[in-house]
Amino acid sequence: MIEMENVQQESKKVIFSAIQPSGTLTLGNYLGALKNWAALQDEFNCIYSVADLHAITVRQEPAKFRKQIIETFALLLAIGIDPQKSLVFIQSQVSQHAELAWILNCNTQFGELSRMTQFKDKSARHADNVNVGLFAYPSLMAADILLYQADLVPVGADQKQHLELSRDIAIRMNNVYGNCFTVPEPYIPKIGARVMSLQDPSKKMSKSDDNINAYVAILDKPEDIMRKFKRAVTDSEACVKYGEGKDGINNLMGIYSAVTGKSYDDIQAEFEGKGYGDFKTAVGEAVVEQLRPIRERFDNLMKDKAYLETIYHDGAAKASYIAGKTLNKIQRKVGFLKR
Ligand code: ATP
Ligand code: LTN
Repeated sequence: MIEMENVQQESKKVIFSAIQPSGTLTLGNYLGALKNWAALQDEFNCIYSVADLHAITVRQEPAKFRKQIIETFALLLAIGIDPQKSLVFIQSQVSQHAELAWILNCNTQFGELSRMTQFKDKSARHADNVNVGLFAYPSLMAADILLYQADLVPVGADQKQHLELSRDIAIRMNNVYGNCFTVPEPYIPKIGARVMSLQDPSKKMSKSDDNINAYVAILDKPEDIMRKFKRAVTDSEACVKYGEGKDGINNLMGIYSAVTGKSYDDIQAEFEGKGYGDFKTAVGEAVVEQLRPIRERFDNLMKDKAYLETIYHDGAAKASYIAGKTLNKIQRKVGFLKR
């Protein structure tokens, strides 16, 4: 058990990241983000959150949403996030996030939020529900990061604009009120892969794809994973080699490399003279073996709700202690009375 004071005093750099519990997490989420989260735990003071406040910016069905939140939390533990090493919690259980977000909203310009490409995309896709939360999403994300005085934030390309805005807000608050926040930097991990759709390798693998054969879910059964890889779109060359115009094979090589640690040259040598059938089977099997222990741990965790509850309550208490310190400081700086 990490002591509260130790959480604060560690000299390691602070990493903060979060993931929305908005559906089935995919192999793309795993290889592109979550696998790195687990790998960073020894070198950094890591803080990870299930961003359920962010998820309600699009309509969620309450019973299903509750299940997704707990499943996403269990999945973080199943992929190897260790609550003894890292702080892991559910965002809505730490009220300071919403409180700081309000103060940040009052220090963020309408024009800045209007320029966010994710807002433009999502408001076009959910035209019947362009709510204020969807608009203010980036200032809540800034609150997440700034509450923990994070030094580094691992994010994919899609979140870089939001992180830029978090930095702008931090710098602005530091200038107006003096020494409020650490200005966070993006963290580009050493390992990491951009996983493309198995059906259309020109676009990224996404859990919101209508075609379930386009993505592999982290919790997919082995037979489903094998089927999806066997059906993966390739080309007519029948040569396992990285190259232009070979998006499908490039993607499968990227996945195989990320999962096995083999270089592209090794992979090419391994499949010299073999057909795509053999290669797809090998990629499928490697993915199955990588995901198998995760699914087993996940199943065990989901059977032990009491354990999960202890971990997220404990995480929320520790997060709230750290976040509370920052929030109190900012409330004083803004001029609010001491509670
Ligand atoms: P959606 O399909 O609804 O757009 P998503 O699958 O892209 O969602 P996010 O919740 O936006 O998932 O992303 C969570 C994290 O996973 C981000 O850091 C993102 O960069 C990463 N990620 C998502 N998809 C991929 C992918 N195909 N390859 C690599 N990283 C990915
Ligand atoms: N918006 C992010 C999830 C997220 C996040 C954060 C990421 C919420 N708060 C703070 C990094 C830091 C997403 O949808 N991927």
